[in-house]
Order: sequence, then C-alpha cells, then structure tokens
Amino acid sequence: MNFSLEGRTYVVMGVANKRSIAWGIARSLHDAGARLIFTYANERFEKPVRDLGDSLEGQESLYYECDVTDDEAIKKTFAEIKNDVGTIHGLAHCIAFANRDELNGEYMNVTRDGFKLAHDISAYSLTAVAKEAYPLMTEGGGIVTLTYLGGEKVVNNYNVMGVAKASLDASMRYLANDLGKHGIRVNAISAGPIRTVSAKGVGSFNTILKEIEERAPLRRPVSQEEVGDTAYYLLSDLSRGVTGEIIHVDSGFNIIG
Ligand code: N5H
Repeated sequence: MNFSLEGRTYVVMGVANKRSIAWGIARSLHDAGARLIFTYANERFEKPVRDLGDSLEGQESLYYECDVTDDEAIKKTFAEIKNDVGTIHGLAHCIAFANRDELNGEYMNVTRDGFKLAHDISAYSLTAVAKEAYPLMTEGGGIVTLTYLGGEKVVNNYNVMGVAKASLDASMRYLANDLGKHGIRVNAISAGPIRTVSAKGVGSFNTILKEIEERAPLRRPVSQEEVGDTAYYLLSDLSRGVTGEIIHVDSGFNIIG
C-alpha cells in the first residue's frame, strides 16, 4: 500500500492566514506529495491565500474564489476546477461563521437570522460543496471537515456554533452514507482549541486553553500540524476503512468528565 499523495489533487477551503487549521492541513498534504487547490471566500482573502500557497516549495497551487453561501458560485468553482485539473482526490472543508456578538453570554439570545447564518455557512456549506465536488472524485476520494466539542457538549460561549457543529456532524454522517458507494469517505476532525482567526477576540479563549493544560490527558494544547497530519491520514489510504467518523485531535480532552 502506498501512502504517498503523489499524483493526487486536494482542494483546501478556508485558509485565512498562517495560523489557520486549513493551512496546517495544506502543509501536511503538501509534505505527503499532493497537488493543492485553494479556495477563498472573496477578494479580501485572495492575496494572503496566494502568498501562503506560493510559499510551498515545488508546488504549483491553483486558486479559486468560492462563496459557499451561493450555490451558483460553488457550481462555477467546481466546473472551473473540473475544466482545469479534471479529477480530484479529496477536499478539506475548514469553513465556519457566526456573528461575533452571538458567541457570548446565553445561547437563548441567538436571533433567527444569526441562527440561519451560522448554519448556512458552518453546516449547509459542507453538503453544498460535497454535491459539486464528488463528481470530480472519479477515482474515489475523501472529504474532511472541522468540528468542535461544543457540538457534542455544552461549551460556554460557543452557543449557536455548537448547534451548527451538531448539524455539521450529522451532515457528515449522512454524506458518508450517500457517498460511500462511490468510494468516497467523509469524516470530521474535532480539534482542540487553537489560536486561529476564529478564536480572535474570544474573551474565554485563555481560560479554555488553561483548562486544557491542566486537565487534558496530554496536558498541552494541540497544533495546526497535529490536526494537519490527522487530515492527511483521513485523506490517504491509511484510513481506507474509516468513514462517518469524528476523530478528536484534542490532547484527549473530550474523554474527561
Ligand atoms: C468556546 C469557544 C470560544 C467562543 C466561541 C468561538 C467561536 C468561534 C467560531 C466562529 C466560526 C468564529 C467567527 O465566526 C468569528 C466571526 O464572527 C468574526 N471573524 C471574522 O469574520 C474573520 C475575519 C473570519 C476570517 O473568520 C471566520 N470564521 O469567518 C471556542 C474556542 C475555544 C474554539 C474555537 C475558536 C472553535 C471554532 O469553531 O473555531
């Protein structure tokens, strides 16, 4: 069995900057020999994503804009990818959004619009993207998404994002069932807290990190690289019997009561 990703092409969605988990995933896939395609939400992220992608040695990355709230935009992106590269072997979905002022205080205060927005971008987008991406996975493939413990248990302040992650987790399982017959596996990584742009401005972040250092079995936070290597495992043939699974890359924190 060959676990190199040489000759394979993967789409990475959701790089914002060098701290992004998506960037950790991109580097692990690159190190394993994969060709990379990056998508970014709008022109604001184009330059940072291109600069990062172009810094990978020996990689001729491709870049596409893809606004996941727009079905026509998703269709167009994957039609362009099909036209430019043909077959892809997998995709990493690293996209989420909720209104900042609803990631605080009581969950109950979420608005109907805020609930819809968080679910649209953080949960529905996986399904919308999978639907357009799977026809390009003509040799089988893998889809990986990023989830968080707050979708399984109540985590203070995670609020509507927790409800959206629960929906994302269930979507991942239904997609795994739909796509298994095409040789496509769908899994999620539940990462421990990492200081990314998502975590920026979150008041409780330091308290949460401290709790990881005190109570998680490994007594330390996890890194983008550790999540990246698990994505590599899930997108390679190493995990060929695994689908519909959530793997916690969280120093074991989720097992502690
Ligand atoms: C329990 C916690 C801390 C409290 C909750 C944080 C939730 C963060 C996730 C969402 C996705 C962050 C978010 O949407 C921020 C936006 O309102 C504002 N930011 C932006 O618009 C920037 C510019 C763009 C690039 O960011 C996004 N997301 O589009 C959870 C933490 C311990 C762990 C954590 C941080 C989890 C997670 O889901 O990211």
